[in-house]
Amino acid sequence: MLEKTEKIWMDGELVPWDDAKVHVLTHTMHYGLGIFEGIRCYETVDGPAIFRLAEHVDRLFKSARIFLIDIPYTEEQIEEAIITTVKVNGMRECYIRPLVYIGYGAMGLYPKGNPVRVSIAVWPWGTYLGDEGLKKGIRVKTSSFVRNHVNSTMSLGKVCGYYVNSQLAKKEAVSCGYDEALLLDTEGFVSEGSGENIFVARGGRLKTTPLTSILEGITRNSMITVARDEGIETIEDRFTRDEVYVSDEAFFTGTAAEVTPIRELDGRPIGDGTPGEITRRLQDIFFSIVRGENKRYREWLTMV
Ligand code: PPE
Repeated sequence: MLEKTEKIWMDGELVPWDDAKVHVLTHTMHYGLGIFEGIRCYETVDGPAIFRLAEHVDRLFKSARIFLIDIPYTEEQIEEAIITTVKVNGMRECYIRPLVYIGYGAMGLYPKGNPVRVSIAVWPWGTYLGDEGLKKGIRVKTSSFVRNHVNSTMSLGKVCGYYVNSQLAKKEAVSCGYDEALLLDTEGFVSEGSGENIFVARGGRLKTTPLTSILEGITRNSMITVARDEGIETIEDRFTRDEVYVSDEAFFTGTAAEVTPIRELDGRPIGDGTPGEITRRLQDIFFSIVRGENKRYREWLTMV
């Protein structure tokens, strides 16, 4: 169950959690066109800090651009509102969920004049794929559901409706006893997890999927940067599910999932079936960064 916090920011006002309600004819509820972000705030030695806030807000506005939504605030105002929401709720660590949605007004697929509404909620959210998963790696199943085609919903925007596809994949994986799904693109190449980007490691080099069918993950970008600084090259190129089977290592990245090792895909252990050396190294660096212990990437943190 979701753990309540005190206030939710709604269209410029801080509303008590239980009063943060909308009408059932809210346009986005029916047609799925809303955009959102997932951001984490971590406890550091100097207090709570939001990881890559500017990049997340920038992506929110890029999603809006792709889907022709006019957010009635500036990026600076949204950043401020996020910081305020974390602060008023007294959060040391939390997940942050800004949502831009089409409000009540007209129904039908062309909601001319409906208000564009914005909410920002925060709540405590532990490990996404389990503490065990983070330590020992998770078991993943290739989904029978194909990732949304780039020309049907596109992939660079973080859109509510996009996650119907993710939920089908996730439900299938869980019902088959796996922790997470890996979706292939419409051409059969590896795309991403239901809510994560994927990396594989072979012969000391990393490979991750290109931007043709995935969300441009901010954790993905962070790990490519850290790997480069560690002298590990990342190739952005398409690969197949059997390349994952024969890789030395594989891991997922995402705000919710953080850096989660993959220990098995479709019943095939990856490497020796335990988190590999590069995965563990990048995961350690990731946590040292978000906890404010790693000064090199200090500019990625916004103090609350
Ligand atoms: N791909 C997808 C489809 C995705 O949803 C996410 C984030 C990523 C990649 C990784 O992106 P980034 O967070 O910028 O590294 N998924 C968000 C939603 C998860 C949820 O269950 O809700 C998240 O991790 O916040």
